[in-house]
Amino acid sequence: MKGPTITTCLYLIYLIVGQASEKISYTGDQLWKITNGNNSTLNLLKTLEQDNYVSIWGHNSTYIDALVHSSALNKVRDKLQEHGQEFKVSIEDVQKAIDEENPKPANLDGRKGFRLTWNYYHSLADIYDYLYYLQQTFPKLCSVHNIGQSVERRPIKLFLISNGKKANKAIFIEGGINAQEWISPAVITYVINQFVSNYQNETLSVQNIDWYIVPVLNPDGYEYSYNVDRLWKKNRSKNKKCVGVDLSRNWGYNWGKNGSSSDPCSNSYRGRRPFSEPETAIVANLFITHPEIDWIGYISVRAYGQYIVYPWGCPNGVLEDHEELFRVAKEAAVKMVSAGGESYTVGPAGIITDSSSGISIGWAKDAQAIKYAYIMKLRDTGRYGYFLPARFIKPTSEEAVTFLRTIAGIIKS
Ligand SMILES: *C1O[C@H](CO)[C@@H](O)[C@H](O)[C@H]1NC(C)=O
Ligand SMILES: *[C@@H]1O[C@H](CO)[C@@H](O)[C@H](O)[C@H]1NC(C)=O
Ligand SMILES: *[C@@H]1O[C@H](CO)[C@@H](O)[C@H](O)[C@H]1NC(C)=O
Ligand SMILES: *[C@@H]1O[C@H](CO)[C@@H](O)[C@H](O)[C@H]1NC(C)=O
Ligand SMILES: *[C@@H]1O[C@H](CO)[C@@H](O)[C@H](O)[C@H]1NC(C)=O
Ligand SMILES: *[C@@H]1O[C@H](CO)[C@@H](O)[C@H](O)[C@H]1NC(C)=O
Repeated sequence: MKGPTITTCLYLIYLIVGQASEKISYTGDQLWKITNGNNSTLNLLKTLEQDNYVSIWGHNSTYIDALVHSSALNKVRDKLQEHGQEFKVSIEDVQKAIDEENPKPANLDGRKGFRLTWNYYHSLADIYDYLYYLQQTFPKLCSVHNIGQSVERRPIKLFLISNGKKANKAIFIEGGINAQEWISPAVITYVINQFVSNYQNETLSVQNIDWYIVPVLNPDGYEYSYNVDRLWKKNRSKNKKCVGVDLSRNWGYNWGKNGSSSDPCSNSYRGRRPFSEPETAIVANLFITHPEIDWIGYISVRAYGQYIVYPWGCPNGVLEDHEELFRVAKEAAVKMVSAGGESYTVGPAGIITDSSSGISIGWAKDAQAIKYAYIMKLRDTGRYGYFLPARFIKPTSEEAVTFLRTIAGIIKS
């Protein structure tokens, strides 16, 4: 009798979880790091990207990381060699890296209280359950709020940590904007855990800030990446041709410029207009409808590359207070290294990474006049890229905690 029961059970689970969509496989795809490139190398890669042979994951003036599709390995190798361009293979088989990234802990299902472990990338349900667990356990210190709904009607949750003091300034933290950056929600829940369950031991400056935290701004994309396509980035918005808008390019400052795309099929598709997407509009609305909140910081937690960047940099001009933004980020970066962490590159977004078009921190700084606006791009520098193995969640999170404590420390209430 056992056999058929198990089979039926598995089938039901398949129906519920899989909803008949098969996981997308990346067998044979590779991640390459192209070094000693120049501008013509980047243009070459962009052409190869348009032809769907590669997808560019990140670059600065010293390297380009590109995912090369299995069917195009020879073609891309030839093109680079023709160009006299060096590269090395960072990931031999992308599917293998995906399979090895997130081993499920043995004791997970038996855990009491909550399931989050920070040894494992968890589902959206686990993350949301944990927020409610904290609200129940520390009701005087934190609360969970629904601030809106994604396109597929998943709630977007805001977690507020506050000791209720009137003089507190506020910092907003935005996570999970790009779905494939799993490390972002993982690190943010770690930060939440640190600030709430170790509250008594936290620095006074951390205690006297109101922390407004959205761990997963793109819940539809996260679920889709978790269950179907590991490399899904955009939201699940339906366009005529292709699904999804790149939420990290959909903000109302300097929208539509270089570094974003008007092609709905591009991974950097910026949307029809600024704030066309519910996920970004919901955040904008939170700021607009709460003018009484005394914002001092806006932090977007992203992956990857180990950067701390601020708005906005050439060619879009230099901030009057860029030296102050640099000084604070640099101080944090130095502290991270002396605590045994990795080194992060600090500078203006437009120069250090690519373009600063349509990004959240530009809008936070320009439209909301929020002093300390940063993107923290977490580990690593391209050894694993987006598939940072779960064993690195804790050390990466410690770097984020150091960064946030540093910012809190310089704010006088
Ligand atoms: C994202 O993009 C579409 C198209 O612009 C938008 O209409 C939709 O509400 C968004 N989708 C989700 C799932 O949030
Ligand atoms: C590409 O050109 C720009 C401006 O012309 C320059 O600032 C940048 O350093 C160049 N990048 C590389 C990789 O040579
Ligand atoms: C870029 O680098 C390649 C390979 O080193 C070289 O052949 C090419 O001339 C360079 N292009 C420019 C514009 O410097
Ligand atoms: C606070 O720190 C003390 C001393 O390091 C430690 O014994 C205690 O467990 C900590 N409390 C919490 C809630 O972590
Ligand atoms: C932006 O893109 C246009 C067209 O592709 C190009 O001509 C221009 O130089 C770019 N501007 C910057 C600042 O990169
Ligand atoms: C480029 O990134 C590497 C790490 O991947 C870093 O060491 C280097 O300083 C960065 N260069 C610039 C100019 O940002």
